[in-house]
Amino acid sequence: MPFASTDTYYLGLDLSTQQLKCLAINQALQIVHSETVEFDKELPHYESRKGVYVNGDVIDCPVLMWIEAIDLVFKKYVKAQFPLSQVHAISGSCQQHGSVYWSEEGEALLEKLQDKSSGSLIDHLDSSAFSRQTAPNWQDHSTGAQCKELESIVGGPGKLAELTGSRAHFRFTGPQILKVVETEGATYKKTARIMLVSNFLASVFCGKFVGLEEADSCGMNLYDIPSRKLNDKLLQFIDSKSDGQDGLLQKLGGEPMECKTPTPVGKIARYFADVYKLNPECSIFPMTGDNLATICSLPLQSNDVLISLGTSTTVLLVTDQYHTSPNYHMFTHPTIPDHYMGMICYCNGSLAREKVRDQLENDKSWTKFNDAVMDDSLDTSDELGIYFPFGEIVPSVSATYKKVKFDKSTGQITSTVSNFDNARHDAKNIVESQALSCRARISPLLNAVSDPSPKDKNLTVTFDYDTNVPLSEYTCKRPKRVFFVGGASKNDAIVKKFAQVLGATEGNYRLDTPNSCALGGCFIAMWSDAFVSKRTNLPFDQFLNKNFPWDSLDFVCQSQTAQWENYNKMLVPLSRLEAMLD
Ligand code: ADP
Ligand code: XUL
Repeated sequence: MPFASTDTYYLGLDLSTQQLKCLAINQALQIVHSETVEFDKELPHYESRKGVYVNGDVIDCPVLMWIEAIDLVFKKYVKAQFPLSQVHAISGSCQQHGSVYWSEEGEALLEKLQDKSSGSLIDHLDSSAFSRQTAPNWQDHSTGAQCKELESIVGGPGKLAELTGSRAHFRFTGPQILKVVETEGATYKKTARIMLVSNFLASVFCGKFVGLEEADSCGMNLYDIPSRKLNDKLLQFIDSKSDGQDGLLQKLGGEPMECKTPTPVGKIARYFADVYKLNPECSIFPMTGDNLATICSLPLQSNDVLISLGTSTTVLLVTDQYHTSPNYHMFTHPTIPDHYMGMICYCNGSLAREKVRDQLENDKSWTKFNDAVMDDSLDTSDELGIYFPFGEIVPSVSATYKKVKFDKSTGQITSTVSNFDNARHDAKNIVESQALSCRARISPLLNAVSDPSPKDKNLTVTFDYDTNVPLSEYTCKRPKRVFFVGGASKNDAIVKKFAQVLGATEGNYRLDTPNSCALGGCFIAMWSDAFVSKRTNLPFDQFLNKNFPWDSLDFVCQSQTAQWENYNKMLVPLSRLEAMLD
């Protein structure tokens, strides 16, 4: 593609597990260029497999590999004759939870990138810049003991979730840092600075230490979201385990940067201007975590929901409600002040549906499955099924199948059955129960669209840690818009059934996007630059809604109120059925 000399460009990096991508958009928010560096293939001397080193439960990534990848991706831009001098701003998306450990010498080596430069990044930032050569990866499973310690210090998983947005997880940065303190004391002592992958990448671009970005910091189990500061008790606990001089607060570079108004963390370091002819005035805006960047790749506003129907199902939503649960995650929103991102991950998604599909036909086609899902004459109205071939996170139960019949007027379960009439019932029931479970979990995070109905006040439901809540709290909540992505979003029947159950008030959309993380980075860079230079005074969500290339989205359907109301009646039996699981 020819690049116009009058265009301005914005770059979004995506430093993920297996690759570094760099996407460019122009001022019309069109994607104009993309380059990718695949770690295993293009940097084989690191001997990574799928971007990581696996040693039993320990999974981590070589930091220098990322540094080399940054050079490689820009070399590809130069080779494509992309006018890097016309890039006004850069932001990005990074794998969450990873931690980079800088040595005492690291800061001075990094700052050399601000001097007149040549050579490659690795000449400046070699192994001596880091006290630990690898960063723990989000797939690491080795911090069980540390998770228990952090939860018990604040009073259990529910309390840690209330404080930090999540209960303790193996991959979260707090348990990972605590493990380094406990098992690699000498390394920790030699560490001058600990960064998340997001502020590490921003620091390399700026040639100076950049502080933590707030939204990504919610993936640490250390950031107290209600009081908007790192939690003293948790930091002191970790400090009590180390015999070093500096406390963890100091090693983290102080409190995370909030997103009240967009603020550049610096200008591009001279190294990039000298070697790749980037404009020395190019601004670097805070990079964030990949899931957080994903919600910025779409015009999501409060009460909008993104459902990724991939191998597993992930729900991301934008909300002004801080409502926590040990079964899901809350993060602050990276660009909308006083808003949050909720993230709900289910294990049983596509693979569970595939098992039902395979009972209906053996050629891996979805035709019969879809016919059943959309067959209104197939009466499943007093049936409900749980189809968990894998252990589930929400609700937190072991692998199980359970099929029941219920009384439609009271919602009481009347019998457990070993099978419904035939597998067509299972096809309809699995999609309904998956969608219903999403609905039950997102409701507390949504704003009410009507007054709670008096007729639903006397019935109560229990979902996870929200116990005995009046049904009326669930039947007045509907999302504004739902956006579907991922492999199974191609399937009209599945998407339309989800749309019926969730009842979005302003429609359901689908998109096919291989670039969402990097694109979110581009949009953050573009809006931040426009805001700082006073070319817009619109908040991020309004800016994106106004300028978004809506033709890149496929409008699937409106949700029908009557159909949605029908599913109100199924929340009670779902709650009762879940109570029967172990
Ligand atoms: P991942 O989450 O691993 O990145 P994808 O987003 O590509 O993967 O989703 C893969 C899943 O999508 C598969 O497990 C498959 O069951 C499902 N899928 C793909 N096409 C269809 C379809 N037409 N109907 C239903 N499911 C589909
Ligand atoms: C989120 C998580 C993953 C990584 C992938 O909690 O661990 O989505 O961010 O890079």
